[in-house]
Amino acid sequence: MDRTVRVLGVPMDLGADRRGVDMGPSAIRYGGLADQLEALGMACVDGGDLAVPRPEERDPDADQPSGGRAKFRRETGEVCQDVRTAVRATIDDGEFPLVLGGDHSIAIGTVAGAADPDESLGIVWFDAHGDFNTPQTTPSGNIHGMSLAAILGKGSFADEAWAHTPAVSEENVVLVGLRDVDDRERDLLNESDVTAYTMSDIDARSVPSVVEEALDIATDGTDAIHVSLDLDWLDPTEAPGVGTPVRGGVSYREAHVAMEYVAERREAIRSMELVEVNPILDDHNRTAELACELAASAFGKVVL
Ligand code: Z70
Ligand code: MN
Ligand code: MN
Ligand code: MN
Repeated sequence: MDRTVRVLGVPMDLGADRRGVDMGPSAIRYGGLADQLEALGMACVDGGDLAVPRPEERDPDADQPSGGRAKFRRETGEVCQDVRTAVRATIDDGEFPLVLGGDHSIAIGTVAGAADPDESLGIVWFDAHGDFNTPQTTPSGNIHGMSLAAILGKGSFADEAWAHTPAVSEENVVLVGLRDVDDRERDLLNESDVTAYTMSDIDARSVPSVVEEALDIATDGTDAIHVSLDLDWLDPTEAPGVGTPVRGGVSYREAHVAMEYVAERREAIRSMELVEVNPILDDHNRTAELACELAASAFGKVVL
């Protein structure tokens, strides 16, 4: 990677129930992110954290969409527009935005900023969850479980200019590692043109084969891709410090090999984010440190 990496922290926890992901950006920095990237010979600048309102000062149910629920919809929209502005400015300056969450709702802003309206953007989304609910299907009202659907304009997000990013087409969106999907979310995913690889696919085919195919789909005919890494993609034995741990995820080695395949396509990658690190639930910051290591692998770290 010859672009300077600009780190953008988004201490967001309005989109999730478990408190603590707002401390993710600090934990990841403390985990040695800049040192790891500089050890690769990369230039790394820290753009600081964006301002995010505290949930205690706001009403989650203000300004709800008709026939649905999306808690803190208005605040999430405001934060995501700030994320979009920061990500776009970073790219316009010729730098690479590395966004640190925060809950996964921030991806709506990252993708909006990464997507040039005149181009097409593919997405590879590593996650235990589909993040494919809408305000109409959500069991929780939490926007982090809706962010990918929002980007694609599903449900009432079709009317939300801050959420829907038309430069992303479903044919170039790939989910990797699914093992926890809600019933109506499953229907939406199956009806869509998004490609979804479950943990069963990984068991049957191995991580390299699945991830290589995912990258082929995301890069097929697109101008660039975005990589979204939810740390709950990993098994909780490796990544205990996440908002919603789900057993049966990828191992430490599988996660690294996946990021090594990502690194092979790094010229196509325009932006990346590390989300859902929850230091309150972590074991001596190991999930945040792992997030730093995985970023280094994605940027091309090799042993020899
Ligand atoms: C459930 C929901 C979820 C995390 C997404 C869970 C969502 N499907 N949890 N990411 N960490 O509430 O929509
Ligand atoms: Mn209320
Ligand atoms: Mn997620
Ligand atoms: Mn998840």
